[in-house]
Amino acid sequence: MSYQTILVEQRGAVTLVTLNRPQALNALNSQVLSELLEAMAAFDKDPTQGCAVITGSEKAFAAGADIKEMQAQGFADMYGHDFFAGWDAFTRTRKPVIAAVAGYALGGGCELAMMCDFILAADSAKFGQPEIKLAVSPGMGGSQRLARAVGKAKAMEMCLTGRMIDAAEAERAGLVARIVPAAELVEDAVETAATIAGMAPLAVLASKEMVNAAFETNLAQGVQFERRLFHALFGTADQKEGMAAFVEKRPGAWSGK
Ligand code: CO8
Repeated sequence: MSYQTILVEQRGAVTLVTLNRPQALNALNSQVLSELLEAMAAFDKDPTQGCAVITGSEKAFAAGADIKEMQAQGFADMYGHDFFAGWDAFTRTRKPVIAAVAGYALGGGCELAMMCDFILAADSAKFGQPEIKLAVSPGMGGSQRLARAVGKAKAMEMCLTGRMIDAAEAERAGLVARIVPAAELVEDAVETAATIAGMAPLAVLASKEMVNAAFETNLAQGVQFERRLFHALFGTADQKEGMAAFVEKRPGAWSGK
């Protein structure tokens, strides 16, 4: 498959997607959305692939939704076409997706990073929701996901002032899983993704689903959902293999069944 705004490469069981609109600091336009959705659907369907990494350039993960594409749109265009609702499909990717962020992750860029399952940040990363400065607001889930990730006070301050936070502040606030030296970001992310891709596939899907349930349910429902999925994993061949491999002191060989 050939794309114009992204590069897609398979490294073993890891799909590495690089946003590639350097002239616009990887601003997310409709073409990036449709290409990314196509790449993620192909990744999700491919039994040889276990985890994806989405990254940008050294300067920008993505500097937001494409302001030039939105500039002339009116309410009827935006509401009538439910502009950017397509991004919801991205979050339905069943296999894990890691955001590897260097440089700017602003507006829609920060929102895309937060749609991934976790963020690895280069020490150069900067996160922000600066839409208020354009007289608009987050529109790809940023107000909701940021508030859940960093709490009301910081999310509110960031959305109301447009202030950017650096990698250290983002890590302290719980927005990113880990900070990595910029030069090692992509390799580290691919290695982390390979670790995940090396786990039993059904346990990976179930683990992602249950952590996500924490944001959609109350505690009792979430705990119940986790327990049922945990029980279900005892119906898999890989559970037998995983526990036998532990007892026999050897690595597990997964069938994905
Ligand atoms: N959209 C379009 N083009 C952009 C964007 C963008 N978001 N960001 C940068 N560019 C372009 C610039 O216009 C410039 O192009 P040109 O060379 O043709 O003038 C090129 O990229 C390089 O940018 P700069 O010269 O500005 O680079 P600097 O290093 O001076 O500055 C910044 C880097 C600080 C990142 C600066 O580019 C900037 O502030 N960018 C905009 C950040 C922003 O406001 N992002 C939020 C956008 S709105 C948004 O994301 C809404 C999401 C929800 C939408 C959902 C709708 C339903």
